Amino acid sequence: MCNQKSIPHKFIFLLLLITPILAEWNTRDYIRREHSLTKPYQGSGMSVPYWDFLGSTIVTTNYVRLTPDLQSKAGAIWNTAPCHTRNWELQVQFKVHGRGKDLFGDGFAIWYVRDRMQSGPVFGSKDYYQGLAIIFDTYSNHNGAHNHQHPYISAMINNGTLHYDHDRDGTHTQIAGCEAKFRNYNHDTHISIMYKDDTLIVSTDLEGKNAWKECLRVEKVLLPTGYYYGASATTGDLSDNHDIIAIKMYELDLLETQNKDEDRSHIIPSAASFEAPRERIEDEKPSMSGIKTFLWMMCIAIIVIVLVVMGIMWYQKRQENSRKRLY
Ligand SMILES: *[C@@H]1O[C@H](CO)[C@@H](O)[C@H](O)[C@H]1NC(C)=O
Ligand SMILES: [Ca+2]
Repeated sequence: MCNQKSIPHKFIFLLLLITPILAEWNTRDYIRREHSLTKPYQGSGMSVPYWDFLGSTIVTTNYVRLTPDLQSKAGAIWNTAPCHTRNWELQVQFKVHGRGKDLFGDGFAIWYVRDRMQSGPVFGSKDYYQGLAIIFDTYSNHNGAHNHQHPYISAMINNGTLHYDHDRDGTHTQIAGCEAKFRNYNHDTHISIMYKDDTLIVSTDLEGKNAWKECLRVEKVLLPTGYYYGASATTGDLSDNHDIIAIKMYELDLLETQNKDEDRSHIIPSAASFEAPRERIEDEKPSMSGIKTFLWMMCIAIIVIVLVVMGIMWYQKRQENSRKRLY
C-alpha cells in the first residue's frame, strides 16, 4: 500500500527535475515579444507597444486593419525595434476579406527592411527598398497571359536598386512564389516566413487544418541583421479589408556551422537565384510548345543514338583491323 502511493510522488518529483531541462531545450521556440503583436494590442492608452502605425491603419480589440474595404487607402504597421537575430521565424495571422467576388485588390506585403515608416507605391510601402518583401498580390495587373493565377504570394529581395513593376505583378524581380487562395475564409489564415541558414522558407496554413504547406524555398539568400519588420497594404480602384490579427517572431538557434560573433549588420541583401530572366524571355516570345519540345528531344535522341552506333561500329572495325594485324 505504502509503496504504491509513493510511486506517483516519485514520478512528480522526477518531472519537476526534468521540466527545467526541457524548457532549456525548447529555446528553438523562443518568442521575442519586442517583435511580436498579439492580443490585447493596446498597452496603456492608445499606443501599441513596439509598433507604429501609418495611413489608414486602425486598431480594434480583435484586429489591426491596414486598409478597409474602400478605394484608394494605404496603411502600414512597423516594428519599433530592429531585429538582431540571425535565424528567425515570423508567423503572421492575417485576414483578407471584402465584398468583391471577382474584383478585389490590391493586396498586402510583409517586410523585413532597412527603412521603416516610409509610405510608397509597393503595397503601401516604398519602392527601391533594401531587404525582403513577401507580397500577397490579390489583383493581376498583367493583361497578357501569366504563368500563374492570382491571388499569388511571392518573395522579393532588393538591394535598393530594383523597381517593383506592378504592370508585371513583380514577376521579373521575384525570387520565387506560389499561388495561394487566401481571401474570404471564416477560419484563421497564417503564413510562416522562416529565415535560417541563409535559406528563406515561406509556408502557409490557409485551409484551417493547422498544418504548414510549403509555398517557396530559396537558398543562398543574404539578409543583414538590424532591419525592421512591418506590414503594409493598399487598395486602389479595387479594395479589400487587409487585417493583421497577430505577429509572432521566434528566435531560432544558431547552427553549429554559424559563428555567433560574426557581424552580419553590413550585409547587402541579395539572392543567388532569380526567377526573373526566365520569365522575362517567356513574356517577350512564347516558349516552345509541348509538341515542339518533344520533336526537338526526339531529334537530339536520334542524333545521340546514331553517334553511339557509329562509334561502336568504328570501334569494332578497329578491333577487327588490329586482330588482322596480329595474325
Ligand atoms: C543590386 O542588385 C542588382 C540586381 O540583382 C545587381 O545587378 C547589383 O550589382 C546589386 N548592387 C549591389 C551594390 O549589390
Ligand atoms: Ca498586382
